[in-house]
Amino acid sequence: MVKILICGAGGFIGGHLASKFIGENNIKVVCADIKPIEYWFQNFENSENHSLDLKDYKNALKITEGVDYIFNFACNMGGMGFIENNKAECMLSVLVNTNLLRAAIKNNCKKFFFSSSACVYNSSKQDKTFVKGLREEDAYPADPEDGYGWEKLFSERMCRHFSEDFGLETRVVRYHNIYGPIGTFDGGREKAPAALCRKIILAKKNKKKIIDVWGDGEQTRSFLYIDDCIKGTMDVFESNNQEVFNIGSEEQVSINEMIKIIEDIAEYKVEKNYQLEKPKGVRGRSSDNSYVSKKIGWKPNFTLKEGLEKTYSWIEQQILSGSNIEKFCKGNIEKND
Ligand code: GDC
Repeated sequence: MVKILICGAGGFIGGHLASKFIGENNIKVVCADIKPIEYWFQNFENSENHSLDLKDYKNALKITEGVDYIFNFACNMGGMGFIENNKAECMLSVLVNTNLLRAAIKNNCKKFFFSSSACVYNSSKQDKTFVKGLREEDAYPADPEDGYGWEKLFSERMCRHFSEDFGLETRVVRYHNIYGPIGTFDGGREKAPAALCRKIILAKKNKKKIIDVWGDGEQTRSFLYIDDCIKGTMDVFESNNQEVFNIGSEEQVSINEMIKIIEDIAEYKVEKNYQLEKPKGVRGRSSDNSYVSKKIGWKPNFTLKEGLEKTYSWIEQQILSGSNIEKFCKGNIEKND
């Protein structure tokens, strides 16, 4: 029997990974999240579920007892609207990863996974639209996204040194804007794919013509569908490679182009009200997957259109049914006190 701990299991990526493991033979799953269990995005029955704050070392020590593998997705995060306005909150997540690393050593855990982000990349490589895909080495010299990106870069580095100094096996990936069903779509933490699906769904429902778009819509990103993210996570976790890898898409689009794809899915056209004062982040960002493909053999399968069709349809169901809105859209539930 193998015991797996998933921290941040009440959230988007952690929730999808936990549901993959739960019910598998010979695996005992322990789920942890700071949110009260009724706010977890997915309901897990055949796992041990704990609502607790991993910024407290005692909790980290207790929850990792007897655990073989730790997956750490727990952090205070969100889309641009959240991370740009909550830098200190985002940086405090350093306590979670640090406590878990220390506890992993103390409790002789076998392997530790850390979810880093494309926000670690040097900002000077992202100052234009349709930039070259970011290669893993582009994180240095360090000039990451203020707040959230610094925390991720520092925590990556902690993993590296815990591995070098204490022999802990670590795996680290940099996710590039992961989206899909069973994630947040309103309330302040949502990212662009979910936010823009919601805005177009509501415009169509209410027969409105105009939606708000942050920035001028020309900024570019690549977005990775959740199923590709989970596959990439497992491929890196199971590999023998301790380097840091991109888990992202190479399909770079402008926000205006993504809106066009969503309009086609919705069969509804909108006009755009560009809000230039809203959080915009970097001007252009995309993943270069050549290194992860070469070393791990992973590459994404879903096109943006395929992923958005599934995401749109799930968000539409939530909005039209009116159920679960509180659970998926309660923006600031994890505020530090
Ligand atoms: O929020 P995000 O998806 O995060 O925003 C992408 C772009 O879409 C930004 O330029 C933003 O201004 C624009 N945008 C336009 N309208 C809207 O209604 C909207 N809502 C949102 N949220 N954005 C809109 C993210 C981080 C993550 C993470 C990834 C890694 O940054 O927020 O926490 O780690 O990056 O790639 P983004 O891509 O800037």
